[in-house]
Amino acid sequence: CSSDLIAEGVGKIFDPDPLTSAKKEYGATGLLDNSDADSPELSAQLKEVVLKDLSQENGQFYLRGKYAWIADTGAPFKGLFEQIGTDFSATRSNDLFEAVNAYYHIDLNLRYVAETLGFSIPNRHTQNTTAQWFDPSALNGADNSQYDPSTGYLVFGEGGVDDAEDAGVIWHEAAHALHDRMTLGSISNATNDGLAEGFADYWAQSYLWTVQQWNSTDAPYHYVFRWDGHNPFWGGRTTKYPNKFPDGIVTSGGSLRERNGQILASTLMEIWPILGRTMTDRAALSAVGMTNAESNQNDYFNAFYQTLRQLGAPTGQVEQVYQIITLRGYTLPAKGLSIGLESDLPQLTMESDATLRVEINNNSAFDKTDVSVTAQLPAGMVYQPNSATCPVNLNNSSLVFSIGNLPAFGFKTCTFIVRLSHLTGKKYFSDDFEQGLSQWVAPKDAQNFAWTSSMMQPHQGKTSAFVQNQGLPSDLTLTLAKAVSLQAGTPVLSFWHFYNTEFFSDGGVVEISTDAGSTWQDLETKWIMNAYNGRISSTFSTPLTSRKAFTGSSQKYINSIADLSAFVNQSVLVRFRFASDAVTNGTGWFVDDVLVADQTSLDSEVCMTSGEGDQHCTKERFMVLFSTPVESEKPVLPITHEIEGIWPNPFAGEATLRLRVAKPQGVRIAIHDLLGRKVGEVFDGVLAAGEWRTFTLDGIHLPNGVYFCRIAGETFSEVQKIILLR
Ligand SMILES: [Ca+2]
Ligand SMILES: [Ca+2]
Ligand SMILES: [Ca+2]
Ligand SMILES: [Ca+2]
Ligand SMILES: [Zn+2]
Repeated sequence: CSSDLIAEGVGKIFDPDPLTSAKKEYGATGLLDNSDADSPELSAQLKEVVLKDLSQENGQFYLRGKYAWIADTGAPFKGLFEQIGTDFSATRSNDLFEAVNAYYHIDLNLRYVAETLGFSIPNRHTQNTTAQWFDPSALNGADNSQYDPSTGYLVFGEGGVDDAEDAGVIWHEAAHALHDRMTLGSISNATNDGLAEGFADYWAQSYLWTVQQWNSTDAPYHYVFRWDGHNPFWGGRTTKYPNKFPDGIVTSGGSLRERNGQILASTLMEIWPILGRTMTDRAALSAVGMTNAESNQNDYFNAFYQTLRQLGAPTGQVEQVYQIITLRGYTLPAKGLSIGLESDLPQLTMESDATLRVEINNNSAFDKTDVSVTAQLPAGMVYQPNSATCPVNLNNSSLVFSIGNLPAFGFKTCTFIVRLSHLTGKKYFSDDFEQGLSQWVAPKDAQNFAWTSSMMQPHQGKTSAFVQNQGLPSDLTLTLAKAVSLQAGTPVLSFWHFYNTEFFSDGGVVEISTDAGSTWQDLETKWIMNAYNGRISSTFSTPLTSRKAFTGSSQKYINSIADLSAFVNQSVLVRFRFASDAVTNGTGWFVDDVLVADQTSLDSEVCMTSGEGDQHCTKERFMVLFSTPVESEKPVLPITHEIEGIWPNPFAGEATLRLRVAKPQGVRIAIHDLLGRKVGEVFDGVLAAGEWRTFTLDGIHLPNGVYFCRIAGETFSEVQKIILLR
C-alpha cells in the first residue's frame, strides 16, 4: 500500500480531561460518565486541535502519521474511522472521539520526545515504524488499557469512562511503549518493584502538570487518572504517595507494581518543580534507557542521578535532587568523595592487556581541590607505561593519579592499561571454534539436526558453535572429544554464549561427566558467573522438563563461568545440551570461546585524598583466567597500522574490530552518524606497538541505520562504514 504524509486535519479532544479543564471534581453537574452520554458541560470542555501528518489513501484520510498510527487489532472491532474529509470532530459519545483523542495525545507525546527532547526512538516491532500503533477500543471493552510488548500495540478498553477519553491514561500507556522501545525490549520486570508503572505514572503526570488547571493545594493536582479513575469505577493513583523505599514497598494485596510505582513517580514529581519539565523528562527518559529487565527503583534513581550530572544540571539543583532521592530512602553513591576501580572486562586474562578505570565522584555541594588517588597494583599486574589518561606517578607498585580540582557534583574518569604476568596457573583447554567443531562430538538426531559451526553470530573471530531452536522435539549435545585431566588448583569452565529460545519451554544446560560419558551431572550448582536464568516448564514434553536452564533471551553474548574445583584429580568431559519441545519461537544457542583453566583473584586497594582533608579507601577484586591469547604467532609489524574487522557487519547491536599499530601512540575510535555527529565513543587511549587489541562497537542504544566508524591515530586515520540492522 502506498500513502503520503500530506494532510493536516482538525479534531476535538480533551486536554487533558474534562474535569481538569473545568476544574471540577467527578459528579459535578453534567460531569460524569452517564454511560458515555454527551452533556453540555462535557461538550464545553472539548478543545479544537490540529491533527498532524494524516495519511491519505484512495481519497480517504486516516489517523495515521509519523508518530501515531491507528489499527483495529482487538474486539470490539470499530474500524479505522477513515473518512473523505479532514474534519474529524466528534463529541465523546461518538467512538470517533476516542480515536481522535488517542491519535492526538500519542502524536503529541512521541513528537515531543523526538523533536523537543531530541531522542531517537528505536523501532522494535514488525510494524517497523517510529509511529506508535494503537487500537482506541479493544480488550473486549474491559476497564483496562495496556501496552503489549509482544506486539507493540497500545490498546484501550472502554469500561467505566472510555479509557481513551483520558490523556492521563494515554500518556501512561504510551510511556510503557517508550520504555520498551528505549530498552529494546527490556522493560523492568523486578518482582513487585513497580519501576515501569512508576515511570509511566510520572510521564503522564509530567504532561498533566504542563496543562494544569488545579492549584497545588487541590487534591486532584496529584491524581494521575483524573477522569478515568478517582470516581465510582476505580480509585486511580496519586503522585503524592507517602511511602518510602524500600520499607514502604507493599508485598501483599493486588496491583503491587502499580501501588509501589507510586513511590518512584512521587519522587520524580518532587524533583519536577526544581528542574522543570524538560530537564526532568529528559533525565527520566534517559535513565529508563539505562535500565534492563532486572532493574529496580534504586537502580533507576542511580541512573537518573548520573544522567542529571552528565546533562550538566546546575550544582544547586543537583544537590536538591540528591536530597530528595535519598530522603525517600533510595541509596545513591555516598556523600562526599567516592572512588572505584573497575575493569572493562569481567575477567582478566594472562599476557593480555586490560583497561582499568578509576572513577572519582564528588557527591557533595562543595568543590574539592588537589584530589589525588593512589591505586595499589597487586603482584603480577604491571602498569603499561604512558597508558594513563590522567597525570600519574609510579611509586613502587602504586600508581598515584593527580586529579586536581573536582567541582561540586563533578566526576572524573581515568583509564590505564595493565598486563598480567608472572602468575602461575594452568590452562587445560580452549576453543574459539575458528577450526569448526574439530575438538567436539556433535551427533545428529533422527531428523538429521545437530550442533554446527556457524558464521551467523560469533563472539570473536568468524565462527562459533550453534544449535538451532527447532520446531520439533529435539535433544542435541555438543561434547568434548577428549577428556580433560584436571589437576590440583582452581579450575573453571568459562564460555561466551548468546541464547534466544522460547522462554520456559526451550533451553540449554551444561553437564559434566567423570566416567567417560556414561553418566552426566548438571553444573547447576557450580555457576559463579551468569548462572541459569530460568526453569523449563513441567507442562511441556522436553528432555529438560523442570530443570533450570539458559532459556529465553540473553540479549547479547554473556560470559558464564562454572567452578570445577570439585572435579580436580579427575578426567572430565563437558557437554552443552539443548532441548526443544514441538513448537518454537527463537533462534537457538550460540557458544564461543570455551576455556577450561585455573582462575584466581587479585586484590587491589584504592585510596583518595583531597585538600579539604577527605580520606577514603576501598578494596577491589579482579578475577583472572589463565588463558593465553589464541594468536601467539610472532607479530610482523605493519607499516603504520592494521585493522581486522569490523564483524559482523551489518551488526545487530555489538560488533568487533581488532587493531594494532607500528608505533606507540594515542588512538581514538568513535562511531559517527550520517551527518558526522559522534554518537558513540569506543576508545580514547594509548596503544602499545605491535600488539593486537580488540574493541567492541556498542550500537545497543542506536537506531538502525548507516554509521561510520572512525579510527584515528597519530600516524594514520581510517573510516569504515557499518550498518546497524536488527
Ligand atoms: Ca478495536
Ligand atoms: Ca466515548
Ligand atoms: Ca475506564
Ligand atoms: Ca569464534
Ligand atoms: Zn501501566
